[in-house]
Parts: sequence; structure tokens; C-alpha cells
Amino acid sequence: MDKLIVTAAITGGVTMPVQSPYLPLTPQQIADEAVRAAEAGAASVHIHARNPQDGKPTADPEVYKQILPSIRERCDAIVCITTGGGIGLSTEERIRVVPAFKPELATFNMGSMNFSIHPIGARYAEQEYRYAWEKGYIEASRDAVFRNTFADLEHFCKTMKEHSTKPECECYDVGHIYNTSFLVRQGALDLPLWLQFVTGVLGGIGSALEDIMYMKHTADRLIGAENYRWSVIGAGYPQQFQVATLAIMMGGHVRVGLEDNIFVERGVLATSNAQLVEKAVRLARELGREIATPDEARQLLGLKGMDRVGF
Ligand code: KMH
Ligand code: ZN
Repeated sequence: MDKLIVTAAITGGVTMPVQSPYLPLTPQQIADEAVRAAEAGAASVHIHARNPQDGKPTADPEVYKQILPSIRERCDAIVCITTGGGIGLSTEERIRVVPAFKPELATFNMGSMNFSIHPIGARYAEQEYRYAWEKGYIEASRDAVFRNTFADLEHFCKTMKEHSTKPECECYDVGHIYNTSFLVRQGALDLPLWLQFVTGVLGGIGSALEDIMYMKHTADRLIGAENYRWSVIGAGYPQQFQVATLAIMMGGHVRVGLEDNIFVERGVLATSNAQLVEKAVRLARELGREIATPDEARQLLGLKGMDRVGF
């Protein structure tokens, strides 16, 4: 098996400040958390930006400029920038990071879907929210469509190709693997692929063993096992570590981090992304899987290298 690529998803666009005081919000906090996660064993750090004043997800390149160089100066982790962004951002706003920063890796969301976090709203009383935008943002997701039409997909992968940014194909359900294989057949996506099976999002597939096996079998059938590497996300606790364990055993790779899960043990908030990475590394070592360094991960994924990014 390959050495294990651990991705740390540092802050995301759907974890809310009300959920955890440990969620990094400012550019400094996001960069510091990414560096610490890399030190703990993450070969790749997945980055979203948030408004420095109130932590609301933003696609503003000026905010990314305060985050990305600060990570690059302090560690050699692969920086994977989101093109999913946050609820309510337009596709044009979301893709802007690619020409602006030419990252080695960027997320590429493989289809339109409902992507809702509205059940979170029922867990908190009005006075618990830290910022005025949080409650409305959570509620807006109930009626939001995460837009990734075929025209969008073509535009996103063309833009990534122009800047030699490798797409990390986020597949939230089996149909997204069909969309991925369609784009391969159209010549829009180049092999080998880097697939991220995203499980446990409300609107997508679940995180059961059968769900992971079905995603993997479908990818093998449509794309060919020799033509892709895969990683898995299990949203929530304990799914984050359950699906990580499956991927460790099956030869896949794993993503952990506060974007997808805020707990390190049942009912115990993770105090950092590094703590979640440490747990994934511990699981891998217990199961006899070695951890990839950033350069080993670059090799496995065929990335262009840190010397060719635009930040
Ligand atoms: N928020 C995750 C469930 C992206 O940033 O483009 C999926 C994600 C997608 O990370
Ligand atoms: Zn993300």
C-alpha cells in the first residue's frame, strides 16, 4: 500500500463558531492551525478563508493573501484551497482562488446538490451564537443549492488545467463518480485522479461501511483502480475516525479536521486540528500504515511542486 496521505481540513465553510471555541477564524489562527497540523503529520492542509472581523466564510483573495504565504513560509505541506467556499458564494467567486494563487491542489466539487447544515440550528439557543450572521447562515442552507452544473464543472477544470492545479474531486454521492468519469471521457479531466469521497453530509451519501465500499467499487468500475487514488471524509463524530480506519485498511487516504468534525472523543471537543491529525496518525500506525511526508504525497499525486504556486 502507499504511505498514508493525511489531509487536515482546518476551518471549512460550514462549521460554525458557535459549535467550538477552537475553530480557527482569523487568518493568523487559520495559518497557525495549518502549520501545527502539518507538524502533527498532515501532508496536505485544506484551506478556506473567513472574514477576519467575524469569522464568516469569504472568498476574498485579500484574506487568502494573509493566510497562504504564512503557511508556506513555515512548513512544506501541500496547500489545497477550496473552490467550494461557503454557503451563498457564487461560482465565479469560488473559482477565483485558482488564477489568483495557482495552488498545487484545489477542491473540485463534482455535482450540484442540497448541502444543508440546518439541523445544527436546533442545538443552540439564540444567546449562544457568537456572531450575528451564524443563525441566518445555518438556516439559509435549508433552501440553498450547492451549485456545480456541468457548465460550472467544465469551467472549473479548464481553469485548473490552465494553472496546473490538480483537482481534488469531491464526490458526495455515487452520481458524482459518474460525473467524474464523464469528464474523463470528455478529456476534461486527466488521469490519474485524486478522489475525495465525502460522506455524511446532509444531501449526500452516508458514512456506513456499505457506503464506502459502494463508492470504491463504483470508482473501480468506472475509472479503473489503477487510474486514481482516493481519500475519504466522514462528517461528524465518530464517523470521521470510523471511515478513516476503513481507508487506512483499504489502501485509501484520509481527511480529518475541524471542517468536518469538532470532537476528538465522544462529547470532548478537539482543541486543535493537530489533535485530530495525531489521532489519525495513531490509528494508521496501530494498523501498520506508514505516513506520507508532503513530498511523498506530491509524488503519489503527481503535483507540480511548491515552487510553482502563486503565493
Ligand atoms: N466541506 C466539505 C464537506 C470544498 O471545500 O470545496 C467539503 C469540502 C469541499 O471541503
Ligand atoms: Zn472545504
